[in-house]
Amino acid sequence: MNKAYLGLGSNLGDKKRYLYDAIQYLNHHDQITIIKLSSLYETAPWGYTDQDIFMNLVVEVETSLNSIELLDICQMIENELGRVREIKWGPRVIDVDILLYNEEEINSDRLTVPHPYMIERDFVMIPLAEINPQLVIKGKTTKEWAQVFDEQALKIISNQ
Ligand code: A4P
Ligand code: MG
Repeated sequence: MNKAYLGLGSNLGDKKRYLYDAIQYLNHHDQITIIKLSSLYETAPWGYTDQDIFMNLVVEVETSLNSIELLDICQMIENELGRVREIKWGPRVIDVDILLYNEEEINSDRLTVPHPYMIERDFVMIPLAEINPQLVIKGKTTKEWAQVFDEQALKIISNQ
């Protein structure tokens, strides 16, 4: 079995609903088991800042899918939920990224793991540290990475 961490984000429409629906897709996939869900966070837009606030969370899964097959499922979920790609880092109903896949380093055309921007992003590192503070990424634990951010800036809106 493989262990992966997925980062989910939404900043258009009924954000909570899109995140919930994405989790349902993962939950119903027979080769994916959800192990842990972080709290849901309300976060300021990163990158392209002239857009609505995001809701983000991180999911720990076990899966018999390889990393590309898992990416296919993430993209299938984005397509099913009606995501249209327009602006890079711009508004989206749902974004499902692979943050970590086992302890693998992957650099292919379709996939870069660990996710290249994860350690710069409070909306990734704070929820990830919440569900697993002891993961080691580039020589530091998730807890240590998360400490550089202001946790108060990320409003937790639910722990369900
Ligand atoms: N790809 C490569 N590596 C990965 C990976 N680890 N996981 C490729 C998922 N996909 C990966 O992504 C473009 C291509 O990246 C895919 O075809 C896949 O083969 P995309 O999702 O189509 O494009 P994008 O999301 O617009 O760009 P990008 O660079 O993936 O953006 P991010 O990194 O997803 O960032 N602010 C807040 N507060 N919260 C957010 O969730 N999200 C973004 C988007 C920007 N600002 C945000 C948030
Ligand atoms: Mg993405």
